[in-house]
Amino acid sequence: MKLPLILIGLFCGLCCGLDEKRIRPSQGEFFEWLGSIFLPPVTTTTTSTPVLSTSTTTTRRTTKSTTTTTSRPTVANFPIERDCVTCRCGLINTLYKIVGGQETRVHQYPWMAVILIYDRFYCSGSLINDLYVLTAAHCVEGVPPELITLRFLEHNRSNTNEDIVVQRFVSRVKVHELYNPRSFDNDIAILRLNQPVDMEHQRLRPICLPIQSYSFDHELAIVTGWGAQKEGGLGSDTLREVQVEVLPQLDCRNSTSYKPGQITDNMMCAGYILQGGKDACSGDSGGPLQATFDEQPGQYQLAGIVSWGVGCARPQSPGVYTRVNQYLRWLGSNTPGACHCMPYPEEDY
Ligand code: 4AZ
Repeated sequence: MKLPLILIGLFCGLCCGLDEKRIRPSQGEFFEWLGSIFLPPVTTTTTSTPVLSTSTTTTRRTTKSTTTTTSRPTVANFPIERDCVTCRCGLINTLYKIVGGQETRVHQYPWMAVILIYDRFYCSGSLINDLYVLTAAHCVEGVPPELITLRFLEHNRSNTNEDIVVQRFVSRVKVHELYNPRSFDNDIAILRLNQPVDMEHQRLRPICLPIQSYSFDHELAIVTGWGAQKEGGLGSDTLREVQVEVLPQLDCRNSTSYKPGQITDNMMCAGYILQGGKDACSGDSGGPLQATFDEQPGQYQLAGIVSWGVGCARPQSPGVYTRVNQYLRWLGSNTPGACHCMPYPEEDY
């Protein structure tokens, strides 16, 4: 868990470039049909080539853009030349003062994103830099980006007068090429914002990407979401959190109600096998399972993404999460043009 490992993990993840292949699952046709009825036509052609050069305090990232035409009036083009501020990821806000958990403090987890589809709450996501949100593939598979709205700094979803809420639209949905909707293997997707968020002047902050190859076995991690507080229940108005223990892979494969083959290397389980009682539930999908660095409270890395499970908080059936550090290279090659925050202060690199 030390600095060189983090740096290797981050930079392996951020530096490679692969071609993308987009799979369009059948659910997409339904959403596209709805979109064709309710939304004006959208034509978008964008080519972005990020070029990075560094100065002492800021990082200038130049993005060459070709034609971008869109008839959605609220979708703005972000500036072609951007100055990246120096910032740290994963810090919770401590200034202000699920199943089996508790309500969080307001804006405690400043990377939490509410994902609305057709203005209806659907899933959660995590801000990972100033331009991309990470969520579960099963939340957005086949959904046209024009139908998705993201809201940050939301706490109580039923308060319509939270003027601090930051809203963005989505210009691109990237579902993992190998996502399997039957097994939930590779249940991960990236949403590109129509405009970057301001990480200098707002309380928003991205969560850190996880350390490469780290297992998280036996770590206590926190899952956050607006999902149901009991199996079969309704979603919560306010953001809630619950602490769960990450289970060693062999324990999840051999000592739970799941068959060994169901828990792939791209998944991790968290919860309490014998007693149950604490878990993510319906509506928490896509949200973060966050773990501290070196068990120091206050700074978090994205260990997992809420993916699936049998019921909620049942004994023998822990929550199953996408293992995010299996995707660091994929994340690097599919998040061009973003400004990143780092886990440690600049002078430590
Ligand atoms: C869901 O439907 C869901 N207990 C999320 C997590 C779990 C079950 C269901 C895990 O969003």
